[in-house]
Amino acid sequence: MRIDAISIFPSYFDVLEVSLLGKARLAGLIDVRVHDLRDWTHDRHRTVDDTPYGGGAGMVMKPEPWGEALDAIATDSESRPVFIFPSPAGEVFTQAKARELATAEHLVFGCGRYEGIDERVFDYAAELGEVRLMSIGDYVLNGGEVAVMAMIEAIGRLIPGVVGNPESLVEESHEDGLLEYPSYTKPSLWRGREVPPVLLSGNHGAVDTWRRDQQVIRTRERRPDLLAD
Ligand code: JDH
Repeated sequence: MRIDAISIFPSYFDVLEVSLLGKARLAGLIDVRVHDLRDWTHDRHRTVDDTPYGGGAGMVMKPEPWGEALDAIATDSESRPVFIFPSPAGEVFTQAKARELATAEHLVFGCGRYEGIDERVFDYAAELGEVRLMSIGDYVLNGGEVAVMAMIEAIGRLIPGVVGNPESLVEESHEDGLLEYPSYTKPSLWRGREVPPVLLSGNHGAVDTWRRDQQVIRTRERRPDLLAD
């Protein structure tokens, strides 16, 4: 998979080198290219923002540098890319959408800042590929970079050969819509706290039942919305 990220703060993506995805990158499974949007400006101050038409607070990202950036990356692509623009007004990015996007050949992430990007950029990008506006959740960030890091990590670990332990993905793929059960490791007694004895019993049936019960209890407690249906 090829991934491009366009940002005015490209150094946000430096840690991709050392994360889980660093190995996938070395193995040639993911080709990540980070671009500074200001490389597609032409004025002395490398301007990427301007005041909003219609008035209001803050600044909006100008369309021209985005148009040149998208053209350059699409021209350099072997397929029609999927353009993902993180946005507080986007569809919610879920595990199901991460799975869908993990099958794409080429993802291009456009990281906005300020109050966001001139709307015409999304219309234009739709002439070059598929366009998705996506939100990572109902809270407000200052820009798209942190959202894109989260999406790259979620998508990247689903690409075959990326995760070290394939069994952990098999377990996840059941996607039963419940929270996970609690995990424990040695020592069996730590600071006065015991590991639940069933986990030391060697009774695998009892372990499975206990874990499923814990999933339901925690889901009811913390995420009753998941149990609605
Ligand atoms: C991309 C810029 C900052 C903040 C709201 C302001 C009307 C618009 N889950 C998520 N939360 N936030 C983002 C995200 C935030 C972004 C950008 C993603 C680009 N920002 C920003 C607040 C608003 N808006 C103007 N008012 C007139 C309300 C942009 C995100 C994701 N993914």
